[in-house]
Amino acid sequence: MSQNITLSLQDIKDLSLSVLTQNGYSPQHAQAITDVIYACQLDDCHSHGLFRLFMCVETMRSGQVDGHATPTLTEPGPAVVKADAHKGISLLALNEAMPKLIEKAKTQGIAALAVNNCFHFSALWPEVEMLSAQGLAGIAMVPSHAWVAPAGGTRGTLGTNPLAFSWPRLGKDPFTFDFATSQFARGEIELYRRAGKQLPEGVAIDKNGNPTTDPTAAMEGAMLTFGGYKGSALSIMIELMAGPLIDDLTSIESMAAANGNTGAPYHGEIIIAMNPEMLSGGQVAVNNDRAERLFADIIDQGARLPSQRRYQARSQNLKRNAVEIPAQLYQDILKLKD
Ligand code: NDP
Ligand code: PYC
Repeated sequence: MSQNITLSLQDIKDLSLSVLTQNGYSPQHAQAITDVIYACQLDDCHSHGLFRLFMCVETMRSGQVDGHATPTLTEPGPAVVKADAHKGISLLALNEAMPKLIEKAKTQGIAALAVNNCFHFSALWPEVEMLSAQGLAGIAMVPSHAWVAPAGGTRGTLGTNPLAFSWPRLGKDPFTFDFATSQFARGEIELYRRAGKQLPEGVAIDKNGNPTTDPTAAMEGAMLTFGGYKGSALSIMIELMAGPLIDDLTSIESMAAANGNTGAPYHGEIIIAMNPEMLSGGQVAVNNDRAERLFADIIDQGARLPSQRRYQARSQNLKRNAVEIPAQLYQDILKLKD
């Protein structure tokens, strides 16, 4: 069997939709999930592309997620919208709340969306880019499960806790970053394990607290935060802002709620939207130029902006109307339909 196979862009959507609907997700949930899986696979974001179908199916087969949940929205204040996912995957609730968040940020200058009671498996960049596509800056945060040791610690307390930010650029793709506050996303470690590769040093410790480069030992032990105590502090902030601030679970609580089940973590999410038009006093164009000078200085010295690789992958994959994924991954995904 060759190492990689080629899938057309339509194949990605068809495969995802059929796996999800055959595993108990309603057409609405399957579509919301597929949109994000497709976006990630198109941009060669492998850890949260088609690979995440395993997590979606596992969460369903263990009886945790409601594949037919209908989200409900409330507006507790002029700048706040809350979406209750009612134990569904987060994405349908997010899609339904997004127009309200955008409207509130446009009229109030800044607004927040709290998604509650959701199972969450996905990358955050597609969510903050829904905001930058509307001329807004956005930040998104979620906890996960307590797999990550705080700086100086020896056991999992924090989640992999991704942080995503997107900044709209006039006439250009937005400036976006999206990364776990652990050295590696857990999905990335799982991909190393599937590929039989060793991790770099500094990513994890084993269950006895010793440094390890073995992905299985890392997943049984504890992952490490990026940037030592600085990443650790950011991760704690995410626990607080996407947990107690919005009346939802921390990573410790989410792991306890899973009761030994694997699959997507159950918790909340916070998304903050900011309106440059209002915050800059109507000076968007001049301030866009100032932001562009900052980006230009970064690129000028040979550094790259986050998302540059993603945009290049997208452009190449759109041109050839296809992506490549490991043949074994494809075979294993097909088995999810059995
Ligand atoms: P990475 O460590 O690969 O970092 C990704 C970000 O850093 C991207 O924005 C990437 O841009 C940028 N980047 C990478 N290398 C460079 C560089 N040399 N110069 C400038 N920018 C760079 O990602 P993670 O493994 O930490 O996270 C991957 C995904 O996992 C994220 O999408 C995250 O949301 C998701 N995740 C989801 C969780 C959940 O609970 N739902 C939990 C944890 C992670 P580019 O894409 O262009 O390379
Ligand atoms: O990759 O860390 C991760 C992750 C956790 C939940 C979904 N993805």
